[in-house]
Amino acid sequence: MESYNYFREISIAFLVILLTIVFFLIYKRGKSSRRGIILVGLCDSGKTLIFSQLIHKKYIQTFTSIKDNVGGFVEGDAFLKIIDIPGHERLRYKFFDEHKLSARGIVFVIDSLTFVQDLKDAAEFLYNILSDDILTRNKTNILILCNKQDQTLAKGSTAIRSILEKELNTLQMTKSRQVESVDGKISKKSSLGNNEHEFSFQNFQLNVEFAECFANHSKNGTSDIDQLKKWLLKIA
Ligand SMILES: Nc1nc2c(ncn2[C@@H]2O[C@H](COP(=O)(O)OP(=O)(O)OP(=O)(O)O)[C@@H](O)[C@H]2O)c(=O)[nH]1
Ligand SMILES: *[C@@H]1O[C@H](CO)[C@@H](O)[C@H](O)[C@H]1NC(C)=O
Ligand SMILES: *[C@@H]1O[C@H](CO)[C@@H](O)[C@H](O)[C@H]1NC(C)=O
Ligand SMILES: *[C@@H]1O[C@H](CO)[C@@H](O)[C@H](O)[C@H]1NC(C)=O
Ligand SMILES: [Mg+2]
Repeated sequence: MESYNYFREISIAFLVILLTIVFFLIYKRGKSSRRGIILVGLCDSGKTLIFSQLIHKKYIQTFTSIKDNVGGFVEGDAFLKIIDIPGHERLRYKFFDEHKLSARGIVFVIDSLTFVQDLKDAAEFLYNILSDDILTRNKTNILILCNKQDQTLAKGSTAIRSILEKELNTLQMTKSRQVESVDGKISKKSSLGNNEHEFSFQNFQLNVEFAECFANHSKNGTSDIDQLKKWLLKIA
């Protein structure tokens, strides 16, 4: 009789421990599913090379992406799930929509060398991201990463910031006018918030930061993605 009770106590203790482990794993999974960082940007801006430098810490020969790459970034006790998506205009929104629910942060990668030629396309893409409902509701952090700074003719992040600000302001005005002329009132959807004021990153509802990097090896064999890593550790 006594030994039977003893057995029962051990089974209960065992069950409690098992349940604790199961709950802990479910909790951890729930947390890690919201630790995504999405690399977005136009074709050839350098997303896949940055991904490789972050995850595999090495240079690779890249080709135009047609699918997403997912990898874990671990540093200290920080863990983030880095997601590199294709920049091709027929694929970018499909993959962005697929991953945006888990996004803790968005890194918008810019080719600082071809920035001026690609301005219209890049600003339109950025506009759609900044006005996304889910990101707005989740207060997702945004980093605008000015890549290819190893090139002497690359534009710096300060210049890129002010040019983008002007272009987004123009886009906001033309878009609100289009909506007005269709149904007579300004729709809240696809807007950068308050239309009455000029757009500025500083007064924007989401936290937008700028950084510079280069993912290619320069002549001395090093890449520089330190500002990106710093930002990742800050929001992790
Ligand atoms: N000089 C220089 N070249 C870079 C840098 N980053 C990327 N590149 C080059 O730019 C080209 C495009 O890089 P990818 O990483 O494939 O660009 P992507 O953004 O993934 O492009 P898609 O997959 O088409 O959207 C490659 O030839 C890279 O070697 C950089 O910092 N400096
Ligand atoms: C963003 O919000 C959605 C619901 O609106 C939620 O399911 C998701 O977990 C949130 N993501 C993050 C990263 O907080
Ligand atoms: C990237 O780095 C490699 C190695 O230093 C170099 O050969 C190549 O020309 C660089 N690419 C660009 C676009 O600068
Ligand atoms: C390598 O070159 C880059 C620029 O080309 C420079 O910023 C960096 O400090 C250099 N690193 C070393 C170790 O010389
Ligand atoms: Mg790619």
